[in-house]
Amino acid sequence: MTYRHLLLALSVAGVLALSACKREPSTDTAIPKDETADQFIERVNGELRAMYPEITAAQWISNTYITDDSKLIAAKSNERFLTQLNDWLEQAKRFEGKEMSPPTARAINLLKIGTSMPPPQDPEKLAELTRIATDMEGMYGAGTYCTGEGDAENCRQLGELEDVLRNDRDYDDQLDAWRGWHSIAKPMRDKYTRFVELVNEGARDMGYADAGEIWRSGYDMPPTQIGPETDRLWNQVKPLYDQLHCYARTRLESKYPGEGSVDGLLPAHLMGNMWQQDWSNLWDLLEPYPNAGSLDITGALKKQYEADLNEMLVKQNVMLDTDGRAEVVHAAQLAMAKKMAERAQDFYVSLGMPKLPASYWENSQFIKPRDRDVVCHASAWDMNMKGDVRTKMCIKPNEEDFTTIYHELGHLYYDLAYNKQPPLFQAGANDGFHEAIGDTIVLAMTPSYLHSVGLVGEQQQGHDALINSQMRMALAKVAFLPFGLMIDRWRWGVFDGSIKPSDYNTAWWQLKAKYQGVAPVEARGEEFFDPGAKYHVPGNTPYTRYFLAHILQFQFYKSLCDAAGYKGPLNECSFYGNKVAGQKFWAMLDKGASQPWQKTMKELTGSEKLDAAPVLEYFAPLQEWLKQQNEGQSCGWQVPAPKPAPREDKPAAA
Ligand code: X8Z
Ligand code: ZN
Repeated sequence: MTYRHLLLALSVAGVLALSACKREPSTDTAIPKDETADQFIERVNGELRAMYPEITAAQWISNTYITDDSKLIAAKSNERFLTQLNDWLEQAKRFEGKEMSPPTARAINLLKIGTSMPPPQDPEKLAELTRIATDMEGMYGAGTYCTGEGDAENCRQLGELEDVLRNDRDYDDQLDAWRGWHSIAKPMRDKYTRFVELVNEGARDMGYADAGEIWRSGYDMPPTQIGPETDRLWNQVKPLYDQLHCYARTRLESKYPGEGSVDGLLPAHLMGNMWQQDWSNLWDLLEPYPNAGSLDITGALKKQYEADLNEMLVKQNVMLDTDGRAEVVHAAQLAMAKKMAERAQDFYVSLGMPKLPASYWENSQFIKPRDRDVVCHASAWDMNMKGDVRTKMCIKPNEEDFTTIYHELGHLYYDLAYNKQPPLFQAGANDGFHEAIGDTIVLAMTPSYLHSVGLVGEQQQGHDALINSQMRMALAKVAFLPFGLMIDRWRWGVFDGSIKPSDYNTAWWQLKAKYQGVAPVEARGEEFFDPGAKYHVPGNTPYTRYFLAHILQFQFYKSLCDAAGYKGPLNECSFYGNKVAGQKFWAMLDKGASQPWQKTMKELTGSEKLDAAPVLEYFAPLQEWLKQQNEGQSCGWQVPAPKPAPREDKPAAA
């Protein structure tokens, strides 16, 4: 959580702590009289730096120890921070239209657009907003689905329900897990509706049309352009997605005869992932050439874990009671999670980046604690802008969590690199950059790299092995693209009022159908609030960043491969161990948000433009193969017409 993280994502990200002394009403007495804009920004940076550790600490506690008390403290600290933000924004008005240095103008703009949760000026509404935000995130973190009664009651949280989708191919078990998780979001609907009213009021107070406009303003281009820009990128990659969709559908139809698709769309509960954003878990159904060598990373990680656990159990050398065994299991899980994180760190270190500080290993949350609710959704935290960096995850030994650690460490190395910038510039060049760093490393986790670290066996060469390895990446990266787009298409519509509360769920599934070609197998009317079952909605984290990151990471990857002097086909490049690539990467990271992202991008890639050409270059062999596989199929899908909203027959209020 860097400043913008905090501001922006307030709940996920840290928060800026406000010390009590700053909370005095802005009587302007503390503001130097003839302050220039440059001096103002210097002061804001100082105040921000001073208040930041307290806010992140409150957020950290409420994320890793969800109770009413921790939520209260987090909401209060947010309230103080957002009040301070309102004060700064008020003070900044003095400089409108005045001469100032370009970095100061940039910093003032960053201050304005820095929050994804624009606070209303009315203090009561602001306090209400922070309470709702903290509550929603807490509800997500503590979400539990219970079946049965009395002694037979069985309660499961997200991690266990995800395991069902990951491993269990039984149609009904998957449906039950999917439905169960979505049931936890129903009670968020009213809170979310109010949340939208409040942030929109905050946005209007700041001179924007609605909260979505603020979200779209962070890209060094007019906010009206980011929609068309992302449409342009999506149109570049859509043919590839369509082919992958068609292939997956055929395989699902043969696995679940008569139930493998819904009018040509993919059934939401059968994609191996709660939100259908990553299809890697369907490897058993979708592997192109089962005899072309194994890429079973999950299997390898599990095996390592089980071997370590056995060794630890044997070492105890006593008959353990249930509690004793649980202790050992917990210790083995923690040791395995740390091993996975060390492996990820090793990649960054191989590029010449520093080791993470000792405090990282002491303070991070690696696995799910047994005694309390936490927000398991992975996140990376900069606690104090000077080295106290942490990750918060509930790591299990599987491929998805393994690559997520590499993703999270990308955030931390970005934080560490730009810590020397003034706080307002301690952010990604844009938010997509922040999300793309670790993912760029993930692209370099080729089969040869995985072999070199002992996670897969000796790899076969040749066409079949290549297609397998491409499929592995595509199930994570290509499947994600339309999901990366649809979430904010929904939220932009919610914020600008074109999607009304009475249509929240219908509109959600319309967009899922349009972009992803995914559908629920049963009606999901307005009695549900399915968007709330995806972390970033109750957590209020903008999502366009991930779509951009999934394009950008291929551009970064290609440039780093070039920097490393690599000459072969793009998809076989790993720059592991290459210090020249590492230096180039670091040079980009340490700029933070100090200049427009286009400039930062040009320094790394030679181009100022977002471009999906490297995605297509990377996946060219797979796309060709998919075309052949899909020959004779009628690919594509029709978006079902929305059902008309039920008429409101309530009599008008007297
Ligand atoms: O939320 C995340 C990261 C933390 S920034 C784990 N991601 C998105 C998601 O899980 O929905 C990474 C990819 C997309
Ligand atoms: Zn991330």
